Amino acid sequence: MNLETHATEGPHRRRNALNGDWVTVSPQRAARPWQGEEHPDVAPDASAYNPNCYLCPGNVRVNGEANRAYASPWAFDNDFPAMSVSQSSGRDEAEPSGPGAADLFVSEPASGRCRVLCYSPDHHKTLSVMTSAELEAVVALWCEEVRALRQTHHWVQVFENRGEMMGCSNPHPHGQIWAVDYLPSEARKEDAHQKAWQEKHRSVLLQDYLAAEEAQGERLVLRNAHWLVLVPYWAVWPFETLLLPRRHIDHLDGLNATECLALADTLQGLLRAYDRLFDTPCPYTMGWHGAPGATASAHWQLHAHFYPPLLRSASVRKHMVGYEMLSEQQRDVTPEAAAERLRQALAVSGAEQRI
Ligand code: H2U
Ligand code: ZN
Repeated sequence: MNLETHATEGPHRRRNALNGDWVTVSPQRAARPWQGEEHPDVAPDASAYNPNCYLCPGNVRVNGEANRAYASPWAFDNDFPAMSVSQSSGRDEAEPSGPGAADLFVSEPASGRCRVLCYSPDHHKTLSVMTSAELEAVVALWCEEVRALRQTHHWVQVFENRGEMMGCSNPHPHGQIWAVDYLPSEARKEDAHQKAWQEKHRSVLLQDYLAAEEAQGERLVLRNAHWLVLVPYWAVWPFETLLLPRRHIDHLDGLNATECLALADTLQGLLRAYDRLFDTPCPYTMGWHGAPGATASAHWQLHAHFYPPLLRSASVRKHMVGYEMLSEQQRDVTPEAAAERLRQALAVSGAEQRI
């Protein structure tokens, strides 16, 4: 199927039930010609060990510390953290003066802990080429880190930027965690919408959403006994997906052993489908959204977002500019057409599905 499918639909807007934002969908624009930027192919580094890599086992990092000679996934404190661990005094500014000044110049201290997660000792591996067993070890590290960090930090953001196109600084397979002592803007929106849903419907928003999507079927990408991947109805990025557990789980470390195993298979299927989509190691930003705080949440459902920027090929990406920056997010290819493309890519991806 090509990008023009579903082009018979006219322009419309869709509402994101999870964060309240709207997206404009313009299927007819998918046929437009492209003479803009094409991202040149970069030859992948095929060696398992790179003496100049600051994440390879045993190598010395920028701060002079040597990495452990790790053989399985390993995490360390980021040498260039975005937040300081202790509550700093924040911005030191003069007392604001003039009408409304106290509401115009508002700041607060930002503290937290930043971690770097090395997924594999092998420099050229990516999550998408790992075996399910190797992926299970990555899942176990995520769970272990979240379990520890959420005891002392309000919001634990596990994420990965893959590929130069997404600003990743090093091809060595790695992700990050920023665990912070406040609720960031996106988390605040998702929390408010999930809470409001529970008050109104007496149920969990993302569980109701999963059931509705499964009944409709057209946006599903992959499903098994424990997980479901779909292109959300309100997707902004062309091939954006949402990964959902079937059971109500508020935190990543609440997964049981079978769910972890099934998650490894699900990740492998999805990431291999992404790589097959344009026959290139697919760049993306992905991350987990678990409930804020250390206590149980009745309304928050654990989920992961995947945001690949690619639109038409390995070299043509979606740019969030113009109307998106000034008015509202917008997409051309419909979420339904994107889901069909991903299902086709998954079918030929060679992913192991044990569950
Ligand atoms: P990204 O490639 O996603 O930016 O992640 C790499 C992280 O590794 C980045 O946040 C950290 C950077 O601060 N880093 C170290 O902690 N030590 C180093 O020696 C180099 C980079
Ligand atoms: Zn390396």
